[in-house]
Amino acid sequence: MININKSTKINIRDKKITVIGLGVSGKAASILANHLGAIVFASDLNSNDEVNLNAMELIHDHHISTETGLHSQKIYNSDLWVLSPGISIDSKIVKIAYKKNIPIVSEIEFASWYTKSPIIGITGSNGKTTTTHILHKIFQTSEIKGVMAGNVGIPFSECVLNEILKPTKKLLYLLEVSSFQLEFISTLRPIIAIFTNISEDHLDRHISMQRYINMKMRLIKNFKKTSTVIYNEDDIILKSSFKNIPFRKIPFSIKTSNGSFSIKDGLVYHKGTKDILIDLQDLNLSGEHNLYNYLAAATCAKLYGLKNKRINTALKTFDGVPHRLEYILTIDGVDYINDSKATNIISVIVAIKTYTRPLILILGGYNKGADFRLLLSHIKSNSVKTIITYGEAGEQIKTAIGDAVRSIKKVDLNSAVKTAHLIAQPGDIVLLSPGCASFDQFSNFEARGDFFKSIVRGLSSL
Ligand code: UMA
Ligand code: ADP
Repeated sequence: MININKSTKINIRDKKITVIGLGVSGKAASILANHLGAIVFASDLNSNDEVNLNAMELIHDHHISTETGLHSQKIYNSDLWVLSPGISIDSKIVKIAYKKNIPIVSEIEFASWYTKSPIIGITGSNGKTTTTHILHKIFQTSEIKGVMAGNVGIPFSECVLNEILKPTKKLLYLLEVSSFQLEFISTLRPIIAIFTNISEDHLDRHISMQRYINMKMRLIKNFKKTSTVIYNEDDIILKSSFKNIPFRKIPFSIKTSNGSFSIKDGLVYHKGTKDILIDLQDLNLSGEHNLYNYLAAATCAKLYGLKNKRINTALKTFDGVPHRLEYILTIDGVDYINDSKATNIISVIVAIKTYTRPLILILGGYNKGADFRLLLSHIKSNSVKTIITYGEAGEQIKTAIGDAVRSIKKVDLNSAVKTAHLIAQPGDIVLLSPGCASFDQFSNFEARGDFFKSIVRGLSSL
């Protein structure tokens, strides 16, 4: 068996490694382990098109053994398991592997063994991807090459293999980390950990809010005295979680001036100086929530020693990430906005708060355990005029909304968008901010957002 508690480069040559899951992380981890000389076996319970294509690629291009459509007993003949994030600590196969004393690590932990480049870890319930992209924009200088990895959609194993094949001292990993990926870390240690915020999410997997928070806190479990936490001080859970930690901590806030930057009269000032980082009017993304993302990234860049001018240029030219309050087009005076990545309640609330024009809000999909009654006060105090629900959670959401606002239930996203188009008046906004995961009708949130965009573009040509 392999000792997963060593923080040095672990030699896996000729070791038997089982990779569970053949999505993007499993595929990348298999290729990395194979490159490092391990005897890899990759297994996926399902046999959908993506899984089968990945399995074919592993077999044909890398001579890696795979199985799809089941987990056979072969998965337990192993010195180490590398787990994809989608597989929970509570799953049956994991419990059996534990009983057999097979060491288990998450894909990001595994990849981290084979790089010495510094890692900035970005976690939180919302804003991780946006903050990671802002950091990526900032950290492109002659001395530093920022590389995005992890939950942002690019497996860490893929990036680390690229580094092994083409080493460079300039690398700085901007690793977006989900709670799923933290379930099986042992030695992973970012030099800086950014916590954007914490609100209810993924309770279908983590069961309780406390378990979810504890999981997020694992990002700093291996911290040294020299490591730094950057956290949102306006978030009460984060504020109390970091009250007594023995590490350096730097807050960011739009309310206080305790952090590296403070906001006054629409200008962002560097702490204790008259130096202006940026005029808020020069930022392209709207919504208070995005201000937090900008501040989190700027605080990190400043700590890393970057000049205000570099940060300013990057912030000014950042245009956002698709599927996050993404403007698509205007048809007959109605704006259509794609916020498919809004998969929890808080992200829907920030979306509602971003707009002052009348909103037709589309909600629905697979509910991860959220209570949609939490939307009620925000629906009433903002400009939501109609809610259209759809998908597996459609009925449940409609019931939660009650008569707070006009609501219509549809079976799928296609009919929801067409209904929105029929009832929208010039000046309205049609907003897909579903508050649910996409898995009931789509393979992921990108597929859902792309589908929404294609229907909307189709409407414009009618
Ligand atoms: N599977 C098994 N056995 C099981 C359960 C699942 O074999 O018992 C298989 C499934 O059939 C599937 C594979 O495992 O084929 C699942 O892999 P995965 O869900 O881990 O998906 P990947 O394609 O590897 O993508 C993962 C992340 N997915 C999840 O966390 C669910 C991606 O985050 C991430 O971008 C990617 O790794 C690269 O690091 C997505 C996500 O939705 C975007 N994340 C959540 C979020 O942002 O809220 C946490
Ligand atoms: P994550 O990677 O954490 O899911 P994203 O940047 O992809 O975060 O954004 C996901 C959703 O949350 C989008 O709907 C977006 O508009 C919203 N959002 C982005 N930043 C924040 C924030 N700081 N607070 C609350 N919601 C946010």
